[in-house]
Amino acid sequence: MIRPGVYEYEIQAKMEHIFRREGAMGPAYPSIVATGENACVLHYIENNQVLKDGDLLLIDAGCAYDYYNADITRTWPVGNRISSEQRILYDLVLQAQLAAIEKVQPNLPFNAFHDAATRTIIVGLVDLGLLKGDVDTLIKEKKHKAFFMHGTGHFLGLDVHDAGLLRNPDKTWQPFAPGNVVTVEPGIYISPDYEPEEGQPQVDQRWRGIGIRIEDDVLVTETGHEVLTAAVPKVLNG
Ligand SMILES: [Mn+2]
Repeated sequence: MIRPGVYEYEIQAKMEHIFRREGAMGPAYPSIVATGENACVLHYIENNQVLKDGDLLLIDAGCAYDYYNADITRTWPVGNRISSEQRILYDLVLQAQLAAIEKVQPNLPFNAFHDAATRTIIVGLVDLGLLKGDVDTLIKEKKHKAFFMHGTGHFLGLDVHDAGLLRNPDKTWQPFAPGNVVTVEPGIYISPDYEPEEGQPQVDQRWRGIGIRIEDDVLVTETGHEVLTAAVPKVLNG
């Protein structure tokens, strides 16, 4: 269905129809179907715009099944072309997501996967000239937040943002434990109205209005992790 001329709500309706048809209770949360610059709005749920050739489409949706929730995001090209800027940012988000998934391991502290995603994104944005400065300083000052302004993931289960202790009373991070399920969902969003902070570079028009997120649901096992949503493709062809 992802082609020019289709409305966001048509895709939402088809997806939610399939949720019910396959035995789910319905959406786990309001489905986000965001084309073009709507993808830069984190909780966009209007879903009333038409898909245009050359845009990206971001879908963040999941069903509730037997009271347990899924939470998946994929970003697809609309039509047959993808700009080099879209592809470069897509590949950077994917690289950050894969680096973060590697850090979902029993006994690694809960912040390790976010740190992995953040570092990958900052290194990539510096290479592209979208951020400027020493990588470690940029990480310390959380400069990724200009383009990646949310956490890398959350516990998932009976609630979409499930309960769980992240930090000990002494502020050290809790380690992952077998049986935990977390989302891993880094993103890059370059708002059409992006204004660089003092000392940071201006961003060319060709980068603006691109929003990309890739999200999987990951189970911590005794020996590592299992990506529960691995059947949903996330590597761009060609
Ligand atoms: Mn999520």
